[in-house]
This record gives sequence, structure tokens and C-alpha cells, in this order.
Amino acid sequence: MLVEMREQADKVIARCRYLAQFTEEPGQIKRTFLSPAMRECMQTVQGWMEAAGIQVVTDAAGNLRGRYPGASSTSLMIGSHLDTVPNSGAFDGVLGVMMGLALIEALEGEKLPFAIELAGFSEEEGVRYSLPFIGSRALVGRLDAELLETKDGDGISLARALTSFGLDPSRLDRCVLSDDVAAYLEFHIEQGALLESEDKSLGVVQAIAGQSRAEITFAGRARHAGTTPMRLRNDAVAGAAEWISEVERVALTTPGMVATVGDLRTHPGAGNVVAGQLRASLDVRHGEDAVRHQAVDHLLAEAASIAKRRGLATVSKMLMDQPAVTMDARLCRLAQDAIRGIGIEPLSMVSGAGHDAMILAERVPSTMIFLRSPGGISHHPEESVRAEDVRNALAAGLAFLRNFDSYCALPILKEQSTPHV
Ligand code: HGY
Ligand code: MN
Ligand code: MN
Repeated sequence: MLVEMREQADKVIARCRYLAQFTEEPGQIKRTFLSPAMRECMQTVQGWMEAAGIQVVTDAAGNLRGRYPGASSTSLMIGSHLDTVPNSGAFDGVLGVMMGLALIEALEGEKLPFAIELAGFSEEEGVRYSLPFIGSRALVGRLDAELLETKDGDGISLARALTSFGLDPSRLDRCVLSDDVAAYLEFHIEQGALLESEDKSLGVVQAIAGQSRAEITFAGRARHAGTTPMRLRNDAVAGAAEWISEVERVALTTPGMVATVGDLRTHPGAGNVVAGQLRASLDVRHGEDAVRHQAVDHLLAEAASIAKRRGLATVSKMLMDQPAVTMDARLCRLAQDAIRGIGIEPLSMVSGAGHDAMILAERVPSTMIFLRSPGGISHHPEESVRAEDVRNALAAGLAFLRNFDSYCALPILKEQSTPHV
């Protein structure tokens, strides 16, 4: 069995690295929502899934949805996302899908008392529409008409992007999870250094921090950089720079908070022109929603007040307010017991990164198993995973599957799987 897991683990890693070739930008991994690279990636994953006896469809939100039949209609969903940030590593998201596939392959056709649904989500990172979790939102019925009108950087609405990809937005309601899905399990690299610093292979996520995303536009006057005296400028970049320092100060002085301005776009964007406009992203995260909301309100007010003092205008747009989410305690215990069953003590963790599990948790009991991230590196080409940790995660995953039927036969889990209204 150990040898088998070694082979399976090596295959999981090789597959993640293989999928890295599907990119929109040569020389880096970048795979955004509904891009040609995404289609190629999905076709490859679909081929592997079908070879493992999984029936696969692409749903109306572009998610790859596979079903490995069981003896009953009750199912366990395993999944993660197939899209990436720009200049990504090979494991963020993809690893979770490959783990689910490897677990199904390890069953070698055996029928479990329940089915396994394997999901490769089309969008989690929020790169194309500045709006994360598009794929998993569809499964909880949160991809509504308003979101469908959101435009990408080229002015293409989400609805049009779906149609151009060959999907039918009017069928989005069919993406919603059926009541037969009893639970959701996601494997993911930790993307931080906690497991490594504690010398642990695996962790079980108890909660995921909430996040706010916004876009703030500073508007001034574009002028000649050589002829416009400093005192006569309304420089959008200078105003934004002052505000960004405040973003950093707030996060540094609020325990447990992280805040990031990761994307700046200037207009007209030339070295010899005082910028007339700057669009800035804002990402604020904290375990307590009230603390996060207070910080965001302050930062938006501060942007307006800095702008006013400098003769600029600001427009703020809230893009997302995703509450912090706790994972299902009983399902977390099942994951912990499975890990302990293979002789490893898991770490209990809170995830600072967002994951599809925080969306799925609205509708089904959900849990996550984290694998150690070497050097804590993620959202970077040097992101990696140790084969030993993948082996452990696969062995724990099989133990989880073995215990899941008796677990979900308990009436309380059935109650919890009733959809929220
Ligand atoms: O941004 C995040 O937290 C995640 O990597 N999607
Ligand atoms: Mn990510
Ligand atoms: Mn991810």
C-alpha cells in the first residue's frame, strides 16, 4: 500500500506540473476564467477523469463536474480550482483536484456506499473579473443576474464570456448542488509557513478568514511632467501613494489583519505624464468580520479625504464582502481522525487564504486538509509540495473515505446538508 501511495503521490505531483503548460502567457503560469488555456487544461483533466471511470460534464459556469458512482445517491464532493493567479505556482488549486482524482483511482473501480463528485472549479482567484469564487458561487446559487453583468478589463460581461465559451447562462440554476451532496472536502497547499514551522505534514482547517475586495479610483488631471509645477498638480498617483501608506499602517496596527493593494493601473500610463487617473485594488482580511468592516470603512473614507485635500476625486466600488466561515466541526473531526489513523498528528488551523470551501460551506458541511507549503511560498512560481506530504494526504484521504459512510448515515449530518435559504 505504501509503495502504491508513493506512485500515486508522484503521479499527483507530475500531473500538477504537467498542467502548468496550459498558460495564457509563455514563460509563466497564468490561467484565468474561460481562457483558451483553461479549456485545454480542462480537456486534459477530463481525459484523466474519464479514464478513471468518472462521468464528466462541464456545467454552465465552466466547472468540470465528475461523478464516480456509488451504491447510493448520497455523495461526497471533493474539489478545488483549476484557474491561477498571474505568475502562479503549479499547485494552488490544481493539487486539490488531482488529489481527488488520485483517491478515486486508488479505489480501482470499487463501489463505495456513496458516490464521489469531483469538482474542478473554473474560477476562484478573481483575476479576470476582480471577483473571486465565480465557479463555486454557481454551486450555491450565488451567480445572480447582477454578477452576470460584471465586466472584465476588456468590457466583456460575465454573461457574454460564458456564451462565447459555449456555455448557457440561462442554465446556471442547474449548477446548484443537489441535496444528495452530504459534504465537501478540499485538499490544498497551506500557502503559508505554519505547518513547516511546526514540523507538521498536514493540517485541518477549522475556519477561513473573511475578506473584502474593493476598487478605488483616484481621478486628477493629466498634465505635462516637465512643464506643470508641483504646486499646480492634481496627481492621481501621489494621492494613491499617500492612501496606500495608510492601508499598510492600519493593517500593521490591527492584530490579525492583512491588507493589500496588489494592482495599480494608471492612465494614461507614461513616464512623462502626471497621471490623470489611478485604479487601485484593495484586499482586506481578518478573522472577525466587524474588525474587517471597520477597517474597510475607514480606508474608503480616508481615500476620499486624502483625495479632497489634493484636489482629486475618488470613486470606490465594493467588489466582495465574504464573511469569515467556520468549517463543520464533525467533518473536521473525521479528517483529524483519518490523519491520526495513519500515525500523524494534524495541526488545527485558520486559513488566511480564501478557498472554494468557504463558499460550499454555505450549503454543505465542509472541511479542508492542508498540506505543508515548503518555505511557505505560494502565488509564486517557486510554490511546491513535498511528495511525502502528498503520500500522507492520500493515505489520510483514503481513511476519510472509509469512514465517511458511517459518518454520513448519522441523522445530524443529513439535517446539516439541508440547503440554506
Ligand atoms: O486570494 C486567496 O486567498 C486565494 O488564493 N484565492
Ligand atoms: Mn490562490
Ligand atoms: Mn487556491
